[in-house]
Amino acid sequence: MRCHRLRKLRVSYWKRRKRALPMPVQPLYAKSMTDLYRLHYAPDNASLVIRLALEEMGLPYETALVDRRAGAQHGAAYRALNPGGLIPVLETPDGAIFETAAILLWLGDRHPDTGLVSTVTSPLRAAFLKWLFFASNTLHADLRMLFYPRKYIGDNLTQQGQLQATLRDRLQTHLHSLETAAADQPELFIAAADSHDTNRPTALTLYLACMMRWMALYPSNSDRSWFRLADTPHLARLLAQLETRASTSSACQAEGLGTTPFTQPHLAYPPEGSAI
Ligand SMILES: N[C@@H](CCC(=O)N[C@@H](CS)C(=O)NCC(=O)O)C(=O)O
Repeated sequence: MRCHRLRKLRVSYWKRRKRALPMPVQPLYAKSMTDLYRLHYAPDNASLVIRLALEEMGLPYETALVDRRAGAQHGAAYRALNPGGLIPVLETPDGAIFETAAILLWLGDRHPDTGLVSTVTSPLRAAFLKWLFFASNTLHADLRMLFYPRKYIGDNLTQQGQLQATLRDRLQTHLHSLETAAADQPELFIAAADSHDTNRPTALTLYLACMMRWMALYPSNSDRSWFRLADTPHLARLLAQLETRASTSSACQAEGLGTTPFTQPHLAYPPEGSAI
């Protein structure tokens, strides 16, 4: 009942904002209005990272499906939010944000008590930022080329295969670097901010877990034997811990990812939309 009421309020907030109607004076729940977000998502896309973060942080949000089958990410309405036509976008009271790492960083800075990112004054901040940027502009960027080789090297299948072989080597090296970081500085991956919950994942863990899930599953028609979770035991432990969290269950239920989305993933069976 409470949830239903909350959802109605969220929807009415965004409708009112669009139509420039006056906001209700008294919110019905403890969070301030500035905490309301809208996530543009497709199941098992990079938006999953943000959904996991929002769930983990306990922030109210609503979702808007980007219909990938219809190519909605290329339409004018979506490109007005993200000119690159990539998923995700998070609409916030400060405007629409795209780029997964930018959204994570913004959310973490905006809600510093959640432990999602190392705070500006933390001695961990420098290391945290370097690995978050590495995750975004090296690991994720390489992964995109592995998944969409045609976009980067054209239609020639031999060249696509060569590119993918190089990328598989690179990805293995990147995973090895991250495994070493997780062994040396586990506090970059598990936030120690709350003594009642010693397993709180940071943004790095959420981002990495999703990318490792995709390595295990995609591209579905190509060699994926190069990726073995057992090769990176510290990362594997983080992924297994993540699967025990209520936030992960909620996100996975919403996107049809099952109960072992990271350690034994299967393709998405979403209640709405499609992964690709
Ligand atoms: N650098 C972007 C990459 C996002 C990305 O690759 N999104 C994929 C889905 S996982 C996408 O939108 N693909 C649609 C396309 O390439 O047309 C980010 O971090 O947000």
